[in-house]
Amino acid sequence: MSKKLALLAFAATVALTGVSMAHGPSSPAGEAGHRANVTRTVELTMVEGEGRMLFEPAEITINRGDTVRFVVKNGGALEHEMVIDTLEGNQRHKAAMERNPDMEHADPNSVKVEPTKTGEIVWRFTNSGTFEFACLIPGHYQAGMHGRIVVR
Ligand SMILES: [Cu+2]
Repeated sequence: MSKKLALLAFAATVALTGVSMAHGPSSPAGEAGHRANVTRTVELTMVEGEGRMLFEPAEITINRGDTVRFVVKNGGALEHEMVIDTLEGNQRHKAAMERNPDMEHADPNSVKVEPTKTGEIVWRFTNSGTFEFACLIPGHYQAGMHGRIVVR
């Protein structure tokens, strides 16, 4: 491959990964859930104040096999998102978003929520372990926007 072609291929790869962090049908954190199978609803609020950005509550305990409907209210003045993944997955995704802040997601493990609005994720937890929900918009994780999901 010529240098120019290699560069083009690289640019295309970057463009593709910038469109979506595809997680495929499932991840160690679980899989897209079906609304008809919801066994539990968890309400969360995104909160801003005094230089902090938080999810309330910041820790959730789930039973393995549960299909959870997360109802996330944005109580702040900025756009936020909620992404459910492994701790490592969120760190990789966060680094990708720092390189490409405008990246859009259309993945079943995430939702973007405008101020005063409410968003939803329906997710089935297929494995026990400790997972994470986080806002990966640059700077928000560091301001406190992350929490733990313990699946037992
Ligand atoms: Cu945020």
